[in-house]
Order: sequence, then C-alpha cells, then structure tokens
Amino acid sequence: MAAKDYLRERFMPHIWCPGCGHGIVLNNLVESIDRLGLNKNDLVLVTGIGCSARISGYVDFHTLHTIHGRALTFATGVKLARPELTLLVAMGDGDALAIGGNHFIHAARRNIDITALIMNNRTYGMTGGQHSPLTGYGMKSITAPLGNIEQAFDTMELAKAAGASFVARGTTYHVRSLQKLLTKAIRHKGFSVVEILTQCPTYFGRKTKAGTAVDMLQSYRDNTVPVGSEAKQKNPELIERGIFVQEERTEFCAAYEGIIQSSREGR
Ligand SMILES: Cc1ncc(C[n+]2csc(CCOP(=O)(O)OP(=O)(O)O)c2C)c(N)n1
Ligand code: SF4
Repeated sequence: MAAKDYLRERFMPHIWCPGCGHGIVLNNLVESIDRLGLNKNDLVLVTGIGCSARISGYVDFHTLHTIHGRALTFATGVKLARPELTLLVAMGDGDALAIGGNHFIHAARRNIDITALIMNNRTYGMTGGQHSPLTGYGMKSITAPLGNIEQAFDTMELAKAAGASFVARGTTYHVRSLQKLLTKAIRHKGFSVVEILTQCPTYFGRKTKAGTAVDMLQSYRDNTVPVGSEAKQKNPELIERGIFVQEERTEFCAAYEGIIQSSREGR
C-alpha cells in the first residue's frame, strides 16, 4: 500500500510547523506498518495532548486522542480488553516523562505489549516552548529565560531500569534506521520504547539557538553515534542511538490470562 492509504486525508493540512520533525516520525511509522503488513483494523494508536499527540488524528487506524500524560493508561485498558490488537502510543517528552512519567514507569514495569514512541523535541511545543524534563541544564526556554536550572535524564536508562524489554533511540535524521527500529519495536512482544530525537525549530530551535530545522537535523547527524561505538568512549557528550535492550520477558496480558485460566480451573 502507499503511505497515503494509511492517512486520513480529510484531516490535512496538518497543524505542524514547517520543519517540525513530527511529520518525519509519522512517515516512518506508516512505512513500518506497511513493511509489517499489518491490517489497519488491527491497529490502535493512542495519544495524549501535544503537537506530537496530534499524530493520532492523521492515521487511518483505530485512534484515541485522550488526555495529557495518560495515553499509556488508556492503551493499557484497550490492550487488556482486546489483547489481539496491536497497541501503539505516541507521546511528546512532556507527555511521556513529565506529567506522564509515573505511568511510563509502571507500563514498563508490567512489560505490557505496547509500543511507546517518545517524540523528544526537548520542549513543550504545543503550549509555546516551556522547558521539559529533557530540555537540559543551562538551556533557555520561554519559562527559563536566564537558563534552565534543572538537570535532564537519559530516557534509555529510565526505560531500562523500569523494566521495558525493548529499548531503542533513533533520530529524524537517520530515517532508514528509524524505520527499522520502529518495525522491530512493533514486532516485539512486551513493552517497547523508541525515543526519537525530533526537531522543534519554532521553540527549541529559536530559544536555545539550536537553529533551523536543517541545523537541528545536522546536529543529530554530528552528535549521535551507534550504541556501543568507540567514539562515545572518547567523547561522552555524544548521544547513542540504536537498540539498548531487546529481551524476551513475561508479558503482562499473557500473565493475566494465565491467572484467569488458573482461577477458572480452581487451581
Ligand atoms: C492536565 C494538563 N496539563 C497541562 C496541559 C497543557 N499542555 C498541553 S500539551 C503540553 C505539553 C506538550 O509538550 P510535549 O508533550 O513534549 O509535546 P510537544 O507539543 O512538544 O510535541 C501541555 C503542558 C494539558 N493539556 N493538560
Ligand atoms: S511548535 Fe514545535 S513541536 Fe509544535 S508543530 Fe511547531 S515545530 Fe513542531
């Protein structure tokens, strides 16, 4: 099928600014779905609120556009009720890791079979460029005009520690490998996290002097390296991309089904 067959053309034009990375994520997502040969009627995409969250309006799957920080809770309910469906959740860094941080940790801990995309543009784009937990120390934002005094954390380390069984990072510059990461994450049975470094030229680019969309894409090219590469040992400032964790572990819905069967059999 062509990419447009997975999109709701009636909702175009989209709301994203020129140069925003979220459209690249959308394109890679539908390419991965196509590659996997999944039927649109077996897919559910759940989102909260944010520029990133608007992605659920544009795909022609079953979609739920819910409330800020709670996409994973809605998705957990859908997956438990209809475990045969493929659940995708797309979130911004604010949605997933600020207001939704608690739910993120517990979805990972349960290892429920959901693929979580974290579209990390290091800002709250939709509300005008406030800093997020991933903006980083010293960076300027609309709410930190003199520089942010909060430290960021590493999403990969958090996802690993919380128990996610597939953990990966890609960028909007490395589109071919992003597509492969998404394909593997969706195929993986368990909680999959794919953090995608994606540019917000309108707020992050302007406030931090990271520059235009092209400047930001070039910075993903120049400042990221494949996971485990020697370059990272020499320069710890570089950001790793690729697969950090890929393990088979007991999945939550399967374990829950086991409990139901045991109770039916009076064990
Ligand atoms: C409970 C609640 N608190 C705050 C908001 C306001 N709000 C909407 S989107 C958003 C942050 C969006 O940032 P992010 O999730 O990183 O996505 P982006 O827009 O950058 O893609 C906030 C704070 C809200 N809608 N609901
Ligand atoms: S404000 Fe930023 S995140 Fe939102 S659409 Fe514009 S560029 Fe994208």
